[in-house]
Amino acid sequence: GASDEGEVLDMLIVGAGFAAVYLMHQLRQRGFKAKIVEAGSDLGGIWYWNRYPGARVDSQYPVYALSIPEVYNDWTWSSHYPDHAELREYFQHVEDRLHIKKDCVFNSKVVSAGWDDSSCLWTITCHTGMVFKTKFWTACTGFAAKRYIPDWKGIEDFRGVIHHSSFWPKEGVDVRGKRVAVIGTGATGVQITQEWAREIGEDGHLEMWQRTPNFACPMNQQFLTKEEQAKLRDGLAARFAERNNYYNGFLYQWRENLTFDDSDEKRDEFYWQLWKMGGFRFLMNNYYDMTRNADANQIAYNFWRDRVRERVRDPRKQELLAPWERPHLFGGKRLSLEQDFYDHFNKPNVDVVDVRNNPIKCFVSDGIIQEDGTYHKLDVVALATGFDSITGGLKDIKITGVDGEVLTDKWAKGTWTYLGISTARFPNFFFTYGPQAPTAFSNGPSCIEIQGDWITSVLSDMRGKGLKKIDAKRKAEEDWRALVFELINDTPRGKVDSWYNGANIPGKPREHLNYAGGIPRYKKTLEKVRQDGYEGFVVS
Ligand code: NA7
Repeated sequence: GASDEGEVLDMLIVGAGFAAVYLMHQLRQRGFKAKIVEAGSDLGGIWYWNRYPGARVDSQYPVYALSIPEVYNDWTWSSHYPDHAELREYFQHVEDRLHIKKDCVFNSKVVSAGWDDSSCLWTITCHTGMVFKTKFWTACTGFAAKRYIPDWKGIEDFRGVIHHSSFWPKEGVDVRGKRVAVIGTGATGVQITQEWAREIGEDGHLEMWQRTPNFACPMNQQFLTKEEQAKLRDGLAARFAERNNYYNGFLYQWRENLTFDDSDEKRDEFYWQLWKMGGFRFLMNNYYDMTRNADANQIAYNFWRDRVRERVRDPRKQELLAPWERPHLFGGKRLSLEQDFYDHFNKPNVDVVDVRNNPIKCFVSDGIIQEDGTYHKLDVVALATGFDSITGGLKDIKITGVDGEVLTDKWAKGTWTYLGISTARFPNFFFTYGPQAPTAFSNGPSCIEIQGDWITSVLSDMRGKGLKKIDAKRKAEEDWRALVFELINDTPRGKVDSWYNGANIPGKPREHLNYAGGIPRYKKTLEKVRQDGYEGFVVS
């Protein structure tokens, strides 16, 4: 095995995506002994699993990357928004430069982690039976490690091809000329639909099964040459650093002026400008009050609605995809970026099925039946039904802390963390891109690098002082939870049901799972806690 008998690690990292690679790199530089355990068979994290048709990152070049010079100095992207295959190539490049894999154990799912207070060590066990002893461990499991499939009646009877987006066959699925359905209209459903609408050809038939419309905005994809990127390279270090000055960790921020300060004409001009630049700008670069004032939000919605309705000719499809009445606050749910997604609905063989008013009753061997009895004959189904997000991956591991307390019990009615990185009575255990951190409200690499730096500092500081145990105080996590709830109160994301707040999973506690204070404030808070001698923790 990778862990020699009796060998004690400084850090065991679970998962092998961006967060794990970054943390491993930082720890190695300080001389710590760390290993990565990963369920998949390669680096990449979510990009190892995300092979569904059309999978593409929605964070614009250059911020969705590691700020490690050895990695970015000789890497070039093909476009502003690269696809999943390119992200896997990127991780191959990361491996070529950083040699992460020599400390990785693949094809191993961590099933349990137990703390021993007398030795101050964790015992981490994999499904293979492999066991690690480690002083610290970090779950770099991200927010989408646990897929969600509704328990529809008869789903196991379906004889066609059916896959969840996160478990797509490596060899792909041939849909040319087939009858296909995409269930779900989150970021994933929009991307699959856009791609399949092309792939099915003229003889195929595609149905997008929609419960809630996605307020998708134009991506404005741009291709980049090697020469263009060579010119930009000198500026990259500064741009990576700059990510930390922006609320979302992207390089765009809301405008300080307000929606109704501008005349209708001027506002329209500004909206068009954002629209044409594309990306998340219409959400993140908009007037300050767009996400804070319901009337301002309505005006933005109207602009979005009118742009979509201009593109979709059929009135029924139009009303489903971009309803005249705003169904919920703009920006409340995660919006997607699209290229020709809406245009495809002008084809006679691309349709949208309304499962809000007419839900799925059951699957049968060759299709799906809706509540009112409508039968849809299908060859292929893509389940874009999302994830038990943010907490699901952590709860999948049986984590036992002080006095035998189990994390799933502690979090049964809600989630308590300190700083979105630790939880009381589970000493020397950290998590990145998880609950009550900027996670889903941020550009992934921005968030995980801040967390990775901080965790590395904790280990260094403790080593320097000969300390063995760090544990968050209950009071500190009570206060953190209250702050997380307070910060999101006035924003659409705090008001609309979604996976941001657990509402997508039946029975899951509905609570705010992301820190809405923004990247700069989060970073400052972590730094201050460190400067103040780890306030809110007991270090011994
Ligand atoms: P999401 O955003 O959770 O989307 C899941 C979709 O599946 C969403 O449209 C749901 O409708 C739909 N859904 C879930 N259950 C049902 C049932 N029972 N019937 C009909 N439709 C259903 O997951 P994604 O994979 O798209 O995205 C996850 C994140 O990964 C994404 O935001 C990126 O940050 C990366 P609903 O909206 O709840 O009405």
